Amino acid sequence: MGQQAAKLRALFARDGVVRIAAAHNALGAKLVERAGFDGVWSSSLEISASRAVPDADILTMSEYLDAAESMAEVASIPVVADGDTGYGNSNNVINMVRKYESAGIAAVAIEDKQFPKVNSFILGRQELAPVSEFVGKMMGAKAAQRDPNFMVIARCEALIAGWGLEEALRRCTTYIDAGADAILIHSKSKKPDEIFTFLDRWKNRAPIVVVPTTYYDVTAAEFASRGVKMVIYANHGLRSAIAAIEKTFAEILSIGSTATVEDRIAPMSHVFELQGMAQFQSDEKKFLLSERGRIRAVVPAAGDHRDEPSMSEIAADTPMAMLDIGGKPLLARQMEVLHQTGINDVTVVAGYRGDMIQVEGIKRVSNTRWEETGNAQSFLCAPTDFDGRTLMIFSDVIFDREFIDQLLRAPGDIVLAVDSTYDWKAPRSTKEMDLVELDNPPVKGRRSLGPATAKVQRIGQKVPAKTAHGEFTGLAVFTRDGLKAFEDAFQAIRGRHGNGNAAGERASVADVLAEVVARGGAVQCHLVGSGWTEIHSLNDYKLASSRFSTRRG
Ligand code: SPV
Ligand code: MG
Repeated sequence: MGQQAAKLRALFARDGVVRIAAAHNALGAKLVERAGFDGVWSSSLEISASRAVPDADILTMSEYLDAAESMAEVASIPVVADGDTGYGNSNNVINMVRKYESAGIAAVAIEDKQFPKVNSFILGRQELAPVSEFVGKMMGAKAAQRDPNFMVIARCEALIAGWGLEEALRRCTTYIDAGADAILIHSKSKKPDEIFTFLDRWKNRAPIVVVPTTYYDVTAAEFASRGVKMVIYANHGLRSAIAAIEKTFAEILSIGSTATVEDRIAPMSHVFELQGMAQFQSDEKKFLLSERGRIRAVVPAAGDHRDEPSMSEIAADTPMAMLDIGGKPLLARQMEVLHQTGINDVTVVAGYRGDMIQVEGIKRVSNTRWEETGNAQSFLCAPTDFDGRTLMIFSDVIFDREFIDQLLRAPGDIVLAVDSTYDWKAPRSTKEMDLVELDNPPVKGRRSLGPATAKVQRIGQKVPAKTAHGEFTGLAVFTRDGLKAFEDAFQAIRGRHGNGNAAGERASVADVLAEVVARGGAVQCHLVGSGWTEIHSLNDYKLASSRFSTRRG
């Protein structure tokens, strides 16, 4: 049964005063808890103010309950609900207690005014209920609760309504006799004297709760020394929010921008944190299964590109991933397309000028040995225990969405995107290309006929152009098994060269893929004709930049 009610009982049993603060929604309850209060006061004043209506039973019981329940859902400290007069007679109180208890509320306070009540600080109509009627409500409430720890607090408004101390003491004694667990003695006096006198006369007959909104100088320690059990700070969150919001809004309109308010308002990251975004994202990783399953991207971006002389002018000190293409880093362009295809888990392996690799939303890991290792080692610097598919993307490749979508639809444990349209007679750059020979290539004439997937027979820079069927684009997708086969093949290469030997360490992704094939593993190709480009030379760079500068984005 109600853990929260047990927690509140434990707080009451403990020495010293229990301090709770008001909220009107779940966010407020979180702020109360984070600040370190012992509990949350679900305040009728705050809840009705949040709906911009008077605190006068204008809202219904279900509306107050909704608000209190939303607080109990997010708070791990107990919620004490302001139950006004119980929203009617003893029958309404019975219904209310059942509902509040089921909603995980630890206690309700019910006041001895007539329904509909008006907030205690409003002058004029403060009508006390007959004692007998209120005693009936207390008895009904105590009979209705199921969890013995649930607390019913009798709130006495005799001082508020001007009936004086004797009436207050008489009523409170009767309410305790009727079964109430504690007394909330309310006062609107600016001085604490009437509360202090009440406390002296009360002599700890039952726990006392106070709401020092008007007599605010009294410290919690002083209340404790006078025998108060719980202090309610009933409206201070609401009032600070109103003051802060009014100031911010006025300033935005007078200054003409939000520049001057930015520093004193909560950053968006704080809002996200309060909303539980971190949990949401980790849940999404575990449970948001798409038809394609879980997919992450890994971008090995550790190497430099100082081997290409034509790039030295524009990109000597920049990792390829951060090369500006039409106003955005190449990596940001890659991320845009990945996001469009629904891939948001992106790990970038940094090395050369690694600290420069900064694009929002990436996980950056390092290949600290980037100078002695090849891109196969960089690729495997990303965690290899991922249980979905891994899309590997070289850091110097730009591609479009359809290209990725098609690649991800192709079956196989390791599938490479291979361009079959390369014109061997007109080499594009000085770079040695990773060429691919297939074992069942499509029939090629002016057009090619055949399946869009085929098995790799040979891959690497040593495949002669005249027998090659295509060029490896630098994009490949691995299942978990495919990634394991890749790791094993890399280990085999290193073992052959002697572990730690430079030749083994420098193995390229294509070298390892060739090893997978040599070991009898299947490497599939998905053949593409367009939708990608590599940026290796200044010429490639100019072409890509012109594409992005003539189009939006
Ligand atoms: C509330 O917070 O709604 C209360 C306390 O009931 S008071 O506003 O002081 O009446
Ligand atoms: Mg109230």
